[in-house]
Amino acid sequence: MENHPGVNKTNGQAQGKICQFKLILLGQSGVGKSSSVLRYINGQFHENYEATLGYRFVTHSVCLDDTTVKFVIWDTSGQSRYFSCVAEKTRGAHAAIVVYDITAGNTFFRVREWVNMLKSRTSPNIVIALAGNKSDLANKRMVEFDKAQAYAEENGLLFMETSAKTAMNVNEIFLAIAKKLLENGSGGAGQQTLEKSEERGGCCNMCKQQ
Ligand SMILES: Nc1nc2c(ncn2[C@@H]2O[C@H](COP(=O)(O)OP(=O)(O)OP(=O)(O)O)[C@@H](O)[C@H]2O)c(=O)[nH]1
Ligand SMILES: [Mg+2]
Repeated sequence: MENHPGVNKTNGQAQGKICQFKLILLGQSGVGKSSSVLRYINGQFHENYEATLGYRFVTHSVCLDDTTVKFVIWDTSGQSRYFSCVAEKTRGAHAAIVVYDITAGNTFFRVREWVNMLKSRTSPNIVIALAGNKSDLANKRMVEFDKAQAYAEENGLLFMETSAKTAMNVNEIFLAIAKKLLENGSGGAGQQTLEKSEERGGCCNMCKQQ
């Protein structure tokens, strides 16, 4: 793990105040959502990662000074057949990472759809980050950094190019979200509880927790 001043990863043990946040990853299939979560949680990368069916969630905590930020991370499928189910899962999200692949222009084009959906379905205070993943493949770049950055600025999004493969900016984007959530004064001990249907693992038959 890279070192950040005042930041420690934790195995979930409380340190001072605990804030729990629901964070959802959205984006087209194959952009690297699950790979980014695997990199963040386990520090691993798989060249051939299986497509996510529906969604899955994991928890991970990070300590910022005396506050433990506990993320409940929802990793969703980018396949269009799950769109309505995934849209339903944005309910109650405090934060989101909308991921595109810098080597595939269509994945950036779809970002607007996800961002608009988040803005229409979630609290106006939601923290949204835009991640241009696969930055290790810059020689195949189809989406210019400046274009994505301009879109992010216009829409009030955090923005970073990331690589789940090399780990570039993966910890950093989660950390930036945690800091923004705390700056906004969102969250509090035990504030977010999983909804009962979510704990059971599905909102419909298609969308089972893996
Ligand atoms: N070179 C490179 N490959 C990546 C990176 N991130 C993911 N991949 C590869 O891209 C493929 C798709 O990654 P996933 O993490 O499964 O993509 P996803 O967004 O979760 O896809 P769905 O679950 O279908 O929505 C896998 O073969 C990964 O190895 C990256 O940063 N760089
Ligand atoms: Mg996936």
